[in-house]
Amino acid sequence: MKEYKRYLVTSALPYANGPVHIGHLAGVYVPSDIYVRYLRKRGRDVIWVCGSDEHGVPITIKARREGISPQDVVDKYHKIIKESFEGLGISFDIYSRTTSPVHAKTASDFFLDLYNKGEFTEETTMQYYDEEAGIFLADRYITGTCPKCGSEGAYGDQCEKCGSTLNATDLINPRSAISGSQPVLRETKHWYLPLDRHEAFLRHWILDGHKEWKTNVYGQCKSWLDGGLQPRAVSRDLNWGIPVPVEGAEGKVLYVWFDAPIGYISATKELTPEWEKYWKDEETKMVHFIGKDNIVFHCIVFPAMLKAHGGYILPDNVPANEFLNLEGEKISTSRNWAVWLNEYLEEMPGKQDVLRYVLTANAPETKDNDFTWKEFQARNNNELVAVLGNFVNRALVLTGKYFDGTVPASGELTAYDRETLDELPRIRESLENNIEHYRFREALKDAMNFARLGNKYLADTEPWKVVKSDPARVATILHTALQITANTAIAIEPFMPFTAEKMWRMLATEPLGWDALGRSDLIPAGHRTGTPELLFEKIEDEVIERQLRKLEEAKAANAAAAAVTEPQKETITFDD
Ligand code: MET
Repeated sequence: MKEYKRYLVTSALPYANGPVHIGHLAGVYVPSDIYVRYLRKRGRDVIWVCGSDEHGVPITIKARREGISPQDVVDKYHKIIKESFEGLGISFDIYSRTTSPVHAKTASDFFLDLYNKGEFTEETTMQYYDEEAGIFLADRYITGTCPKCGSEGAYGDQCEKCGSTLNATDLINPRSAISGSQPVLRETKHWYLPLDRHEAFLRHWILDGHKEWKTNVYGQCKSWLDGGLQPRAVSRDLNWGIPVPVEGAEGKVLYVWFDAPIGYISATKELTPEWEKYWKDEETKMVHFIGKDNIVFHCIVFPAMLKAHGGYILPDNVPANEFLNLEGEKISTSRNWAVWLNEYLEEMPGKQDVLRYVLTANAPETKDNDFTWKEFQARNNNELVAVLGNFVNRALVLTGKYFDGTVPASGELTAYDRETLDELPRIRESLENNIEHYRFREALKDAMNFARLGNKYLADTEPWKVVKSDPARVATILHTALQITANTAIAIEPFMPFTAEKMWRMLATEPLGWDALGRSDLIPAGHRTGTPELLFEKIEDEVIERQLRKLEEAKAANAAAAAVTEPQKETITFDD
């Protein structure tokens, strides 16, 4: 692996058309937070940027539905999203938004740069126009009968029944998804990024140069590249977005997928005057954390834009995750089938790390996975309470009981003590290797292995029995157990920062750096520990039942709404 001087980590900008849910968290934000906290703890030069994606059709649809302006929509959800991320300890260096003035200028200049270099083509085509609503109908704004399989409700870009890719003009009996009226064809001009011009470069860069990317990511790139790349429109006829900055482009804005990734650059500019160091120096390792639906944009379109512009680095890796389902069904914003972060934080105060833990332990890293409340409860009770909480609590409570809270001096170590302590550097190595390769589930298992090791050590050495016959031996046992406790606190910090903080408080020690991990001389004899607290509480059945009932209610409300909604309007669903 190449050694880099610094890191630039980006996480997909969530659309500000709704709150963030567990699918977003498991796919993108929790893994990237773990990665960045780990890098910071190792003392690496790293910045992490994110922000709300506030342009595009999803925002305008939400505004139309709620009868408010797009600006109101993004103001409302930006605030909710930002605050809930903070509540979960998602530690971006900056959480910006694509309606910021710095972004408008950055994106506009980027477009102009490509335009002036002749990197776009211009095309005038016929597109459907809704005369009632007064707008052009892009992609999912239009529905009709599929010309291939004859099913109703196919979209302007795809039939979900038979899977065919369509052009809106192929649809039989097309209808506007907004007004239900029959659209008319009108001429319109747009700018296109000719991806075909970049195909040879992308093939070489990805297919030869990045064989180490996750198989799901590499495979998707390969199939796009093998299918042949087509020019993609980078402008839209919409009244919400960043105006196309050239003459003759009135009423046209940048396509949201053109401006959104540039948001990473704008956010870096807002964060630091040294932004160019992070974006333009080959010594920077750039990593994009995203969900699988964003792969083509981050591996093909954005790199082509950066390459066409010149002077920018490309990502070293794009560790995209698959999707998380909820209780066996696809998470859906429009059907309210989700666990929303803002609601979780309200309903489960103090349980941020439980969610972080469960979403990591069950992360959809290589395939889609399912979140169930039963599993949430089981992992809390059997792993967090029974392993981590139990070990740390025993080590500290017994030190309080037998040594009045003062760390006892160790006597001579037995072969078993040494064997146990020898495990510490081994676990560290595995943990590092897993995090550096974006295997966060495995890395979490390693972190928990410190606690597992400690738990087993106490169970095997039984200080509560030995105390009667050999108090000196108990001093060695607890001295050793406290070293394992300190190791555990370091290791779990990237995954469960709230719990680590509590542990440092209980150990009455400033958080130790990553360099200390694996060592067995961290908490010296004679040091006074703090007051033991419970790290985790058992979650009772009724808490889980309440959450399940809430989902049932969402389902019932959804079914009732579907029964009274006209079929045409129902077809506008933007599930994310
Ligand atoms: N808003 C997009 C999504 O949620 C991600 C944009 S990342 C530049 O899919």
